Amino acid sequence: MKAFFFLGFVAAFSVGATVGKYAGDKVLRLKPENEEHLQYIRDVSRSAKVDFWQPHSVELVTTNRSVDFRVDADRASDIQAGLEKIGLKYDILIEDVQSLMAKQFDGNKMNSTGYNYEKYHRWDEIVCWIAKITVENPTLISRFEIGRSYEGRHIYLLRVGKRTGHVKPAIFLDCGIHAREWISPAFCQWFVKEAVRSYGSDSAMTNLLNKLDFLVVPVINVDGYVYSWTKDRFWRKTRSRNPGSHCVGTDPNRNFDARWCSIGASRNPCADIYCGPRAESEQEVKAVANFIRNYKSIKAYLTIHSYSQMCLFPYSYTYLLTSNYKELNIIAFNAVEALSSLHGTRYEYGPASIIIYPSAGGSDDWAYDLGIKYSFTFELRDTGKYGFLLPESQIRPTCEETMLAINYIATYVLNHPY
Ligand code: 0X9
Ligand code: ZN
Ligand code: ZN
Repeated sequence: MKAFFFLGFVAAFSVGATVGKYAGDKVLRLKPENEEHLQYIRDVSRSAKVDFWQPHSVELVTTNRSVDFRVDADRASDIQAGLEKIGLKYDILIEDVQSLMAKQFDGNKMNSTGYNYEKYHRWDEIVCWIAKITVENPTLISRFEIGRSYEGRHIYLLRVGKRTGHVKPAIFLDCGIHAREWISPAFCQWFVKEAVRSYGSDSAMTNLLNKLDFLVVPVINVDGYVYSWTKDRFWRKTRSRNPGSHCVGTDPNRNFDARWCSIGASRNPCADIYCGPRAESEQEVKAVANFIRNYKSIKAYLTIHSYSQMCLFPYSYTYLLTSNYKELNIIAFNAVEALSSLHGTRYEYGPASIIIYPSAGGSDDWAYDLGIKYSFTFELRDTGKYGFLLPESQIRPTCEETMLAINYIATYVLNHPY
């Protein structure tokens, strides 16, 4: 018995503290200013294990934007020395990735019996939540299975809105395209919870739910999400096998049929922005695209990512502006105003090609070109202090402020029928 407790203690200690996959790993923010700096970043990413957090691949690195990447513990000091030698300015965003991994789980421990929306949840818990909230709200929520993931998991969609018996205009809202962006599925769950909680008491939400339906996919990339919980916290892509390569997965947000793989995407299966063998090669992407194509009354497409605090709209695949650029810009401005009114969180907004980087195959551009003229990508908190390891204590403020932006857009869409 004594030995058992002792071993248990050693195991718990080593997982939580010193030993671990990411022990001593650092996240650096680089500010490349010239071609020599860019070349250094290219060389480093070839020679060392470098995980690009923002942007997501060396191909997207340019001089006018900063670069956040995670470096292995044993290479960190070499890389830092190299940066200093060529005068490439950098900050250390995260000193020790492993020690932050525990801190992300700092959410409130609730003693009530309900679902805790201020924690990150594993996929099996989210599956249970989807079933339960559907059964508990039969007049407001219907559950659909829109397809299966590569590994055979269900991809669920919740239609949230007052049942009327006829087809209503709809707003599509998806989360969890990218596996490691955990605040995203947390937001979709928060949104559904808030919708049913405030129906009948909050007049604005009641009006929205009476007149339109929200089509919410809490997690699109379910295999990747599971993998980010079980094997690699910083996994981004799907988990499909790539014939002829030892590297797994495709970036679902490079796999939509929008000038597929023409810019800001990679043909290399090992890249985090791999576009896949062809557009809609990923079952998860195909499921979402088929659903949206067949559901004729979708008036807005909203997709939730993290991090960097941005409200983006098309195009990403070109620097050209959309025909309704002015309208989209005003909507984004007002959405960001509403969001910041709560806690003062500052967001950038504009066409994604200009504000973040050009890239093809994204869901927002695809939905826009299908005719859904209100199409927005949100990059939620933060701006890099925690990055993908956003602590659970920030779930509530992040979701509360994001609700204001989403509700603003939904109200706008309701008032501007087309
Ligand atoms: O690169 C992406 O897919 C998104 N950023 S993230 O950090 N969450 O990976 C931005 C998507 C913007 N829209 C398109 N690229 N179409
Ligand atoms: Zn369960
Ligand atoms: Zn993302």
